[in-house]
Amino acid sequence: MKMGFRWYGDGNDTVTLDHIRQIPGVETIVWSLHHKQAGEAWSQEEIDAEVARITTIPAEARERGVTRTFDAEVVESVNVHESIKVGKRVLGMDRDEAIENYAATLERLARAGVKVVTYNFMPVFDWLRTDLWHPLPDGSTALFYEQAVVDRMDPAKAADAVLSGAAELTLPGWEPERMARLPEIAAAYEGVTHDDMYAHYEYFLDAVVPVCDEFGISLAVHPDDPPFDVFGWPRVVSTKEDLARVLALNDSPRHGLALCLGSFSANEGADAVDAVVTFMDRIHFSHVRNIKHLGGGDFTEVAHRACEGDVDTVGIMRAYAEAGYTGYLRPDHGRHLWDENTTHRPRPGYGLYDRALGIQYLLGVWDAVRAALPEAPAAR
Ligand code: DNO
Ligand code: MN
Repeated sequence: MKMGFRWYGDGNDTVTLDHIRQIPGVETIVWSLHHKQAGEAWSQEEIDAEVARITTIPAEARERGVTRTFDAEVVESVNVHESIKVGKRVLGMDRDEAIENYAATLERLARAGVKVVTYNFMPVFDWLRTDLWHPLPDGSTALFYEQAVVDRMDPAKAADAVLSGAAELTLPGWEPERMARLPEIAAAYEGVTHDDMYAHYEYFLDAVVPVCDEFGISLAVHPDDPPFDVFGWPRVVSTKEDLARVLALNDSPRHGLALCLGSFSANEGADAVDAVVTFMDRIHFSHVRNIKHLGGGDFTEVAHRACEGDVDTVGIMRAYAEAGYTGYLRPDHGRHLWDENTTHRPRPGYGLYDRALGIQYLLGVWDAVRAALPEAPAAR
């Protein structure tokens, strides 16, 4: 297993590479070119520059004796253009053009040494929460989802609020440029069924998976978050059955999962450990985090420790250890702690402290369960 940490890039994240360097166990920086729009091809120059930024120790740090390096083997995400998901021209782009750009990006990332590219296949928006700074009993704050708020929410009105500056919405996919075109995107989804989405997904995979096979890079789909339809748009990567159906769309091992156990577990009764065991040979990357169900589909994110919530993070790490998992893994969202609630605000869910604590917990469990295996492998 290789431990990763998601980083939004210089000047685009309150967390720095120097901070991450001091978290024991992190080997891989999970990165992206966040200024790129879905559908745009990434240039080799921009990719190489970002990889160099991540993998090179700045001279100033070297002079202080810093020797610890990272690799840049995981990208999260290269976003899929809406035309690919709806299977027709939208936002001024045909799906074949978007697919061509996606394939070119994959080839260039492979040339730069990237091994895994994460993406999602959610209609319109990425992950959704109704409160980004929900107070927890310990005084920290966390991401929070309340179904009644979503039921009351009209995305068109939310778009107006974002555009007028009245909304404090910093969710991915809710950027003003995108919200301005929401009516066009929503219209493109009219009549698109779950089955249509799978058919469009297969068309996409047929085109890009051969590129992955040729250049030695893997695609890893992140489950829907939350794992059920929102605003009436069809989500197709939500449940265990969905994951099996998605994987069956293309048999190449290069088509696999970024199995986010926090997202997957938001459906009450979803068995995260069973998902790990079932899909093990197609898991390239995994997000391990904890949530607590509050009934009626509501949930709050909590600390990574198993007993803090409803996700069996110990069972998950044990399942990975028993299978000899060699893929990438990262903590996912964390709570916002200490001065993250007062003097500075990180990106919601992506502060430094709780993710660092989460990593130490996950690695502690990992080391313990591995040491208890019948043939204890060397620590790593
Ligand atoms: C949430 C993340 C997701 C994920 C994308 C993958 O924090 O896990 O935003 O990066 O859905 O494309
Ligand atoms: Mn995730």
